[in-house]
Amino acid sequence: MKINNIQDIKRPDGIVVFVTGVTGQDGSHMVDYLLRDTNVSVVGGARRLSVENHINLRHLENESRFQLVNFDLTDSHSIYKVIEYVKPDYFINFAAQSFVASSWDFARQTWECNSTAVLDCLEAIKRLRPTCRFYNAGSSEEFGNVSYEPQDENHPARPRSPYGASKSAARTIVKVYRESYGLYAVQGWLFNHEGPRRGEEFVTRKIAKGAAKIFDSVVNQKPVVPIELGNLSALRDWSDAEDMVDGVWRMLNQEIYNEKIKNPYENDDFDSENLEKNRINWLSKQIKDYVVSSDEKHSIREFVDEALKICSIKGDWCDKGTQNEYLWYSSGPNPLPSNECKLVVVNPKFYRPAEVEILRGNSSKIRADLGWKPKTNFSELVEKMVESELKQLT
Ligand code: F7E
Repeated sequence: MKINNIQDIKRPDGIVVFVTGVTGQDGSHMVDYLLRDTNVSVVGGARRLSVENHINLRHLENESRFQLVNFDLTDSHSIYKVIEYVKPDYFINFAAQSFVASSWDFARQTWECNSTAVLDCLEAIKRLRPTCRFYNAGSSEEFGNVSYEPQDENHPARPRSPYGASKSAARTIVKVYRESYGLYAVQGWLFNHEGPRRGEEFVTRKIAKGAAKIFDSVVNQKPVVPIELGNLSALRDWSDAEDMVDGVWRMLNQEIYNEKIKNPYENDDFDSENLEKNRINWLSKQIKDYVVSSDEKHSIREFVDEALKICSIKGDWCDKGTQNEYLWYSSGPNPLPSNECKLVVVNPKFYRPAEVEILRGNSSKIRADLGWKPKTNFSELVEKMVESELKQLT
């Protein structure tokens, strides 16, 4: 897909949304949502790489309301140039170092991308386009070593990883800019969200892919390669990424979805830049950060069981809770030789230096205030991911 330099972009007429991280799962779903459900134009930011990673954007090749620009969140000039040339009305930041496990190995890079760069975005918006609404991708990882369950908006920040700490710092600075300068700047707490576009290193995609391969091996009598995983007991609150981006858009337009927010500037003429600034300033005092989640928790084991069920395979967990734990093939499309019956094994290299054991959200506030609710449940999500992997086998 053609990637433009920022200065060569022609700003479209009407409302323009700038989305960072568009080659990734959330960014690409956000773009699809905006093009499908709104009439805004979208400019997507992605780093130019020598080997293109535009697989999640291929379907947008001929989309006239979408343009792709060469953008790097960790280069503040890049941020200033986007605000200057694109003049966005919304800036949605999904670019991040988002893999928690890597955040111990690349703590500084994680911090620069997830915290410092967010400060740069806020400062650029404050200086050049204070009416631009800003969303930063917040995370349930901020809750970390949780003190109660389910976690709501009042749960304290107790991060357990450099990633969680970086998202928590970003939340603080977003709030400071909102309260100091009257920016419309929000950061939801998104619990885990998945789908076929998820990166292959994340546990759900790894399991979906592994289950599809096991199915292929069982059916076609090829050697079974077990899925190697880390902490099988961790509990997560998984949603469909497509549902989450709807929550993000609602958070960015709270006065539209929440009738309790009564706008005193409603009948004024918004052509004037000053009036728009006053309106945003007033709104910034009404808006909130929200938890977005399915409100259910499932273990990694349950995800594996559900994924294999879609492939008509059943297994028994043995030596549960130990480093030698494994999943033993009990039934499926064909019998297996006993030296190939291990479907899942534990590999301690996938353990983290500090683990977040339980995450389960309480999303009652966003459901009540903004009318958000998920369309896809846990089983449907697993099915969608495994089906997508099975299709890729053929
Ligand atoms: O791990 C356990 C692992 O890497 C989930 C990101 O979107 O959600 C995501 O972060 C759980 C952890 O996601 C393996 O220890 C076991 O307990 O899929 P994950 P995450 O770390 O929860 C939050 C909300 C974000 O904000 C992040 O950006 O699964 N686990 N065995 C494993 N995890 C991985 N990756 N690989 C394994 O083999």
